[in-house]
Amino acid sequence: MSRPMKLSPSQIEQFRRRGYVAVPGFFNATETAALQADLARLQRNGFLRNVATDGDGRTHSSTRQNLQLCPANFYSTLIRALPFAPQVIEAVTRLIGPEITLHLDQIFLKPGRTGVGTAWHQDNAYFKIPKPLRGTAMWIAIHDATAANGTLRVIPDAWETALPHARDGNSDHHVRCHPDEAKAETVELAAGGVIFFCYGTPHATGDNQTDAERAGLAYHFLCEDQTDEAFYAAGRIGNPRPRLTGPRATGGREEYGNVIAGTWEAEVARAAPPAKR
Ligand SMILES: O=C(O)CCC(=O)C(=O)O
Repeated sequence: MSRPMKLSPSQIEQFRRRGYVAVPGFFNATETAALQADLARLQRNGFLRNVATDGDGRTHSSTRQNLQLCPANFYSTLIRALPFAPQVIEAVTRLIGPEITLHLDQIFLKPGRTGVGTAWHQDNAYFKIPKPLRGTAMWIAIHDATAANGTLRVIPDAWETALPHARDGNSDHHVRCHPDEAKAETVELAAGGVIFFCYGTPHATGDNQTDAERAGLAYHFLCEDQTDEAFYAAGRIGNPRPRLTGPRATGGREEYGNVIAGTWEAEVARAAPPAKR
């Protein structure tokens, strides 16, 4: 089921030059159905939290929702297994390798009509790695992501310049910047497609103006050469940062106490609804 996903030389070249690349169909129909079913389970259990605020960065909104779960892998063995899937390791290694580490995972869900976007920002405003092209987000469209439901927008060719950021009053913890939106590209993706964008690329999502919910599952990866002991030590508090490749990688055993590598296919088979198996 899990086939190696080879990014083409021109896709890799686009990522390195423009700071992002969209890859439609990265996950197949069964994998996508498994992710959708597991997200529905997380929602049923009330694990996602509304981070939208009413302009002051503190008062949670009762009318607008930006639902987030970060990190999500403690609540989902499927989400924990995904970064160890062969096609993910292959693609991320080609973009930012040679050795890669998982930095973070999180879900952003925008309910129909009331769902609001995440404001413009560069991930490196949070992460502050020395070379922003050597860290990448992998944003997975869990549902079809369209302009109408607030899919991801990016500013191409902008990753080299660090923009000033300040707290976003419409979120209880996010920061935001103000890039030239005239240069923005709107990336529409069918469910199962992904967009890789480096830590320097300004990006945002929009409000969901449709009746159906839309979610993105975002992982962040970086090249081992952008890490140090302090980075791994910070991860020990609540968010382990598994080495995915390289001489110190253990398939997750060292960080999670259990070998996670090799479990993706079984996790998908377990989580996918019967019709998709
Ligand atoms: O999906 C969203 O609303 C925001 C995603 C994002 O900012 C990220 O993955 O870094």
